[in-house]
Amino acid sequence: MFPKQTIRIFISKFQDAIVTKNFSVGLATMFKIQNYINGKLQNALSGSEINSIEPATAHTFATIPKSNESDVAAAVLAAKNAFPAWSKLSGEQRMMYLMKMADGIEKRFDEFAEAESKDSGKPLSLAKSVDIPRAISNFRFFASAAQQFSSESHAMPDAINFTLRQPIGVAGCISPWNLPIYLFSWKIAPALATGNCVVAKPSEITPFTAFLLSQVCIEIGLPAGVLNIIHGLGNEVGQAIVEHSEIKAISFTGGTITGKRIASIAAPMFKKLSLELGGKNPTIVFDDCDFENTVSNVVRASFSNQGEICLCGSRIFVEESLYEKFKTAFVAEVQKLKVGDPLEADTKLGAIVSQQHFEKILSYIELSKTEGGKILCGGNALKPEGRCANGYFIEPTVIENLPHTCRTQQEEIFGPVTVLTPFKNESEVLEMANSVPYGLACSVWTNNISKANRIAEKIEAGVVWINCWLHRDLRTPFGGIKQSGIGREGGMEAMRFFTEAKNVCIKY
Ligand code: TXE
Repeated sequence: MFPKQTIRIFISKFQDAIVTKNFSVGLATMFKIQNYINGKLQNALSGSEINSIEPATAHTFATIPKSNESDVAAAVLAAKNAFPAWSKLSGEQRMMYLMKMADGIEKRFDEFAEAESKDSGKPLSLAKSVDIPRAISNFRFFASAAQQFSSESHAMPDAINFTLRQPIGVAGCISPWNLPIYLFSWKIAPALATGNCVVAKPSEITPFTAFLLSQVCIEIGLPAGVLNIIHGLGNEVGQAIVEHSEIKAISFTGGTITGKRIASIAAPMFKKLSLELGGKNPTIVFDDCDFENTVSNVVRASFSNQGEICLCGSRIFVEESLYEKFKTAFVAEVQKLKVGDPLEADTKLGAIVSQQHFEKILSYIELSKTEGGKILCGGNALKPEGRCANGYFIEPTVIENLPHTCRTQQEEIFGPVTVLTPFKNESEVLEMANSVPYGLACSVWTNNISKANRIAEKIEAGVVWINCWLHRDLRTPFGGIKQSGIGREGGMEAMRFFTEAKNVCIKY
């Protein structure tokens, strides 16, 4: 059962909601999340629903529509109808709408942050400092990009070529549960900025902030059908989006297995595809690093958002000469991290997003023991006292003594688990770092800039940070190689992804 105060906060917020009803089930109050199709909030056409669970308490607190291909078809029709007018707006007019969406989120900042934390289990402080500010920035960034987007021209002695960058039509955006509104907005904003209409699906595990966004769209008067948000399961709604012949581009972030499945459907249909998938990122620490700064940032890189960020460093390679000193300091810092109620201000790690994911992470910790791993700290599920006693919490876990080829070091765990491994020299660490099927991100810690550049050049990753981690400039290309995906998001890369280039040649 919810503490009364929490119920009151949410009831008062949702009394203001535009069409939302809240209703009672037994002693708990449930919130009804709805689809946003053609400018209106509505239930799934079938009337079916799925429960939404708060991972910090294991309580069901909301229902979402269990939509299917009929809801997707209705959304695609609405998007198609909205496309001619939306695509003909000037960049400045589209900018105004995206700015209003950013302002609309900002006006309800606390509500968005509370919903994100409740839905995903992440600390409220993190939702307030990272997720919601970043969603606002995404809309503002691509609002300004809508005005500034331009294309090339190529002069010949007797002719001029110019490139038209035209919107694709209806774009499909499918996002995961780890950074719900942050990643949802990262896809939707450039798709809309370039003149496309969108059918979007948030993760069924974290639907709440996408629902709040649909309310914001209604509040700011976004034209009907320009953005449609459909809730439901991946293999029903997600797959229907990928399979729909009128959806010409798919932007997806999620697991590698899902990415493969999406590619196998979309590629023969010749859809544009952007896939941001998993990672098993190396953190490389040399003995000439700025020690204290490195330790505290490597802790952050390993355990932010419970380790549920595709960019988290889950394999830490430390130069042999620094290994023991680093290990002692690192484990001491990790043991200071407070795990518990996401609403408490000093909580650093909240709940794991779902029971299924919680069990998956624990199974990898057990696997690491069978592979010879020594647990240096953590390694267990945790039961906080009070309202979170039934939630899905895991201690931040540091393991050593594992070969770089074992499953624990090769497979994506996506939780608060990291492995320490010593290395002798640059070539050895590069071989170990590049030995995984993934290639998303890497961080390098050294004061020798030449060494850092050599690693940056040879590492198999789409993103390299030197003496920092998750330091993002929204203009930079973002994405991975190998099984971490194809295509790039971010800045003008995203604007180009959501447009078709058409060359026009005029002979003088
Ligand atoms: O993701 P899924 P899951 C990794 C992480 C995690 C694993 C699986 O290792 O343990 O992926 O997580 C929708 N057609 N990442 O199962 O299923 C789904 O509804 C179309 C890394 O939760 O990939 C959701 O909206 N869509 C990652 C979205 O895909 C489908 C973040 C992602 O869910 C679909 C999350 C289908 N057939 C997990 N099946 C990252 N790169 O940041 C599911 N979906």
